[in-house]
Amino acid sequence: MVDGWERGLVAHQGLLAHGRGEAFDYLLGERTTSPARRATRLAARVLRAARHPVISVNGNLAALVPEELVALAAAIPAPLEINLFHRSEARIARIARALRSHGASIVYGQGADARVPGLRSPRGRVHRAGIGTADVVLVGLEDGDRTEKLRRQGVLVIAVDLNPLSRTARRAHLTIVDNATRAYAALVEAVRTIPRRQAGGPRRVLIGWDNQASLAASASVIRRVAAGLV
Ligand code: PTJ
Repeated sequence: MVDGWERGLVAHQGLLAHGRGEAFDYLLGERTTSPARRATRLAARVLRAARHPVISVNGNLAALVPEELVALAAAIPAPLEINLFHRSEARIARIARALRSHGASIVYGQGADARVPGLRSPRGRVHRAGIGTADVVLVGLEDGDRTEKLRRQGVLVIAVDLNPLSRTARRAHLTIVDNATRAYAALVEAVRTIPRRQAGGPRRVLIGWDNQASLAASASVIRRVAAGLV
């Protein structure tokens, strides 16, 4: 993360956000839990069933998991879209260069030409060909607002967030409570095991999924770790 910050990929605030995440990772035992594994397997199926899935990238993800993002984009397949909260065109250009140096082909972000209705923050600026017309968006390290607004637009949101209590975690349709450094690699593996696009569309894949119950299961892992029982 410090390297990513020095290279101008990560916002100052991104370092603080990372610290918030690490605190939860300690409480999860710094490992992928069973609820996270189940959510990852389902997320892979949803992404494969989507008509137009998009992988959203911010500074932290570009610093932590660039190779995994590019591999995931190829495996689904799906475009990458750089969408920053602390938006600057210069940082978007640096992140795009970093992703392309890892082999990314479609990277949206520069010259956004659409808006997420009702979202006034810089994250509201999106690409028509990317998040603007997506049916499924995979987000990591979010602030919550965009997840809510995308949902309202009928977009299905998959979130990666170490904090099961965060607004993003609670508002997403499907939340993977795991460290991005483990979750994206696991998603790549899971997507590769699904031979072709799933019939029936992403919503059908999610029938029966109780995201709140999954979050509660992650919170209960935290309680057990905190109580020193595991
Ligand atoms: O690059 P930008 O400009 O888009 O900046 C984005 C940041 C990360 C600064 C911004 O989105 C932010 O401040 O996020 P928050 O509100 O701190 O939310 C980040 C969430 O991600 C928190 O719930 C953290 O617990 C969680 N988190 C932090 N590090 C990780 C993580 N989740 C998974 N893996 C991590 N490594």
